[in-house]
Amino acid sequence: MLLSFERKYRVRGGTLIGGDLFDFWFGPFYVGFFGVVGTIFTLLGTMLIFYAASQGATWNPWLISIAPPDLSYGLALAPLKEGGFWQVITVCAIISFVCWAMREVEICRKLGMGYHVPVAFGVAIFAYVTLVVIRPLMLGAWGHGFPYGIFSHLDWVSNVGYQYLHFHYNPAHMLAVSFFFTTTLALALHGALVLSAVNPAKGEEVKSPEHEDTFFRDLIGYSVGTLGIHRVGLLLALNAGFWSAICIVISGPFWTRGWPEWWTWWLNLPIWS
Ligand code: UQ2
Repeated sequence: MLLSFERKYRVRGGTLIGGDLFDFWFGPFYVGFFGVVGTIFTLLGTMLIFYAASQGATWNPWLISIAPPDLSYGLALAPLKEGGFWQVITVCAIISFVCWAMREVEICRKLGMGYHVPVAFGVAIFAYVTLVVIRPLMLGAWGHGFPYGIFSHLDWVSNVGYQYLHFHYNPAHMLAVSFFFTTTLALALHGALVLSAVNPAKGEEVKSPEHEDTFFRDLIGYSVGTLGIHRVGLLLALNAGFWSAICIVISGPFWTRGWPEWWTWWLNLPIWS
């Protein structure tokens, strides 16, 4: 259902490609050039996943896996059943993700809003592209991408981790993990604070943002503010995705030994002698 006031915000224009041609809505959904292209590649990619799965050994959803080509194929195109499906599905996925982000940009432009949402989604796309394109390119083989399967991608993460002996010694991984945990802390604080303010005891009035500020000033002597907490949350979440991409892209292209060994620079500092 369309709320009556929403009609006012269904404005024409703001398109990047296609002018007025695709500037329409399908039910509640804005379409646009990127909606058309994105839909085509999403359907194509999804059909390819099901077809590739049908050529595999099982229909057990946990065990279905569509693997990248063998390392021996290097950066070449592989036969469909030898990793070619993975390659085509990866291309469909990236086009679909980027179209989704660009559709967000067009909607932002229509509404005269900032681009924070597409930028945030862009960091998630960057992390995925780092795994399946940038790092495999730097290592010289598509076979370094991860397999598309529920258990198989977990096995991949475990195997690649052990290849560097102890991935938790990777300094960028440490940053990524810390940002993920801090993101959950910030969201838990924020969600809890907002709910506590809008859920007063029976018969009492809903409390204002001033109460939220006062709670944290009383508790820790500081409040980042209602806008500030969203800036903190976005910063933490973007950093979680960004350092995840960095921690895997430096593993192999820039550091091939175990991550624990990386810390010898610290042990070798002249201040210890
Ligand atoms: C806050 C505020 C909010 C909030 C939260 C805080 C009124 C509704 C959660 C408190 C947040 C602080 C002090 C910063 C936390 C920082 C990290 C890195 C976790 O002050 O303003 O708005 O939701």
